[in-house]
Amino acid sequence: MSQETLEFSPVLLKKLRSSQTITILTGAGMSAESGIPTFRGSQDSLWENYRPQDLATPQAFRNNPKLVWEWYAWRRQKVEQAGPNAGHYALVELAQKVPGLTIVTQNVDSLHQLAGSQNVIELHGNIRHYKCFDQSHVIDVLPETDEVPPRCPLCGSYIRPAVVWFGEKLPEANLLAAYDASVAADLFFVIGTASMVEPAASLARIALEHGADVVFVNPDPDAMSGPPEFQLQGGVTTILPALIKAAWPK
Ligand code: BV8
Repeated sequence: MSQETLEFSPVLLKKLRSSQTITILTGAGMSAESGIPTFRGSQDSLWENYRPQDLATPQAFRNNPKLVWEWYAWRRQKVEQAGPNAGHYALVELAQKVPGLTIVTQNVDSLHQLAGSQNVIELHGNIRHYKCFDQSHVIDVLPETDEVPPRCPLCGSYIRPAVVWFGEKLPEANLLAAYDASVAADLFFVIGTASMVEPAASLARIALEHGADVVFVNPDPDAMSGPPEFQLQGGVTTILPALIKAAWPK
């Protein structure tokens, strides 16, 4: 489907142009076209025997720190090979039209920031950053060692990725900022997420309850709800650039 043939509802385009505050929740689907596997899509053959939900937990790390460390090393390599896609850049362009734009991301890959987005709230941490398991000491440079995982130079506990695992609290300040941005939104986008992980999945309902319209971008119709004109079925690199172009024709 070429971008030119995409039709958007005049109601949506008017709402987009008139909104002062736009909040955008993104998930793994935002980075899928950058080559980063999604959580519930098919994982690379190396890891097809494992479910992410079974590896992204403190218990999995306690049980098998080497396995979890290597899973993250594999994912980090994918992230470092990836670059922002046309969907990420479309959101940078949208922020130039709507200064009151906030991105709340579940992603841990920094691709919004690398594309140039300024106001990004990371709910689930960042795979490029490290901390130690016992004391959460920030580890800026990994120690030179053959031990896998390496150990914290301050307390000797294993080093882990600085991401939020299932069963762990989200960073409080970031979560509060995400709630505030959802309450304040005139328009709330849910982009590239199956909306299955809490508390991120509840942000759209909070926005709706405070008067926002909610727009979905997803190739999977089952991941979307609400008025059909706000359910944009397709991938981020097809939908988002076309939506910006339709709302603000050059
Ligand atoms: C917590 C970081 C409490 C790690 C991740 C109710 C309230 C509170 C908690 C819970 C609750 N119910 C259940 C819980 C527990 C749990 C939870 O939600 N479990 C789920 C499985 C039911 N939540 C937690 O544990 C959270 N912690 O609440 O703590 C607490 C309080 C006090 C004390 C202690 C604890 C922590 C959750 C964070 C987990 N960490 N990531 C890592 O990355 O390794 S979550 C992980 O899932 C990723 O961040 C991912 O982004 C996120 C959500 O998944 P999606 O982004 O939606 O990705 P998915 O693959 O599922 O879907 C991709 C979508 O993209 C699809 O819809 C697809 O169609 C679409 N798509 C594909 N291609 C494209 C596309 N869209 C557009 N364009 C494309 N091209």
